[in-house]
Amino acid sequence: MIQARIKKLREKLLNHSIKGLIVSKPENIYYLSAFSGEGLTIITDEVNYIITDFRYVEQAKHETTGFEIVETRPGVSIFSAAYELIKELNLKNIGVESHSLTVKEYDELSDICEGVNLIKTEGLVEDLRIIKDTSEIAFIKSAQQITDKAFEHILAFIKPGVRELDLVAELEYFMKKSGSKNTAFETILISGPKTSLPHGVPSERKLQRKDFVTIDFGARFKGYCSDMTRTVIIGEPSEQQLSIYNAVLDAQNKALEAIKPGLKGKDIDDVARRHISDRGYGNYFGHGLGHGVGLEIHEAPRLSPNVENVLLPGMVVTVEPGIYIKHFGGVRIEDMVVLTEKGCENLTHSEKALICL
Ligand SMILES: [Mn+2]
Repeated sequence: MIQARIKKLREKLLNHSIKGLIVSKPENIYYLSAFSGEGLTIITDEVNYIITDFRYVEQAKHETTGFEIVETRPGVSIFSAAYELIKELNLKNIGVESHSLTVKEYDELSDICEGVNLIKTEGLVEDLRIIKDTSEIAFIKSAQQITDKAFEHILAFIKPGVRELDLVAELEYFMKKSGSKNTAFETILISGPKTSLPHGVPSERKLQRKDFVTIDFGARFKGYCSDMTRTVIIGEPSEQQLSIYNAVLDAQNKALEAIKPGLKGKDIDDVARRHISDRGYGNYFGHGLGHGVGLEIHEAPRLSPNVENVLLPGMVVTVEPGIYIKHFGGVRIEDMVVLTEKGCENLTHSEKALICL
């Protein structure tokens, strides 16, 4: 798999007349090498290097194949070590990831790299990452399996009087025990009127009867994220709560039915958005419908108004419409799917009919 990724990157570099690429973004380094420590990767048309320091040398040797590991000497910056290598390889130009380096890092690298033309690139590796290969899809599925299990687990703890933060602790503990490395992102678990905040922060608030409880969370497996949202209710829903919930659920189902290769990000967004507008909640769905998921929790492609990206088999995206009404509350339902030749495979298996606890 890694060899195929590097081969594709080399073709891209060749097309851009770039002799090599300094990869500095951790997710891209991991994608191209399986190295999970700190350092830089340099890919040229013939050789692959990892530059790292004493702390990670053994790890780099253990995690990678087909890479030469270069250890920086104490007191020598990693950019100086990179320059020594570039000189040795006699590269006249080399690409840098402009979206990953800070301004300070770029200035430092330019000062060091005398006589070498640094070419600012953007998204070369991300363009490869947008289509997941079979091993990546397997890891994302494993992450989602943990997430589904954790949702089932947490339901038993959701009751009046319990604090949001205690539920977060229980949820995350369970995911870690189930094989998740940390979490894919900071868990959102909010209740009552706070559910009108799409990315509200869990607090000491105690759950009450009639509360919506929105849980947006994910696991991480072999570096890959999962992302799921469910909204449940404590007790019986009011008419308005039910109306909002059903509008979101129906919008999501319509989008899931529509999604297939060849359509654009904006097309799928429009399916859900139109449905929510038709139900009278058009002003309360203020974010995009979904986003890609992989080594990063938010990556390309986006499902959003104005997004012209065409969907292709192997892309993994979320479908997460929501309705948020200030002082009242909100509902979001989020599944993660992988695009297939004809449609999509839903990787999320948790219940979506309104759960009343
Ligand atoms: Mn999401």
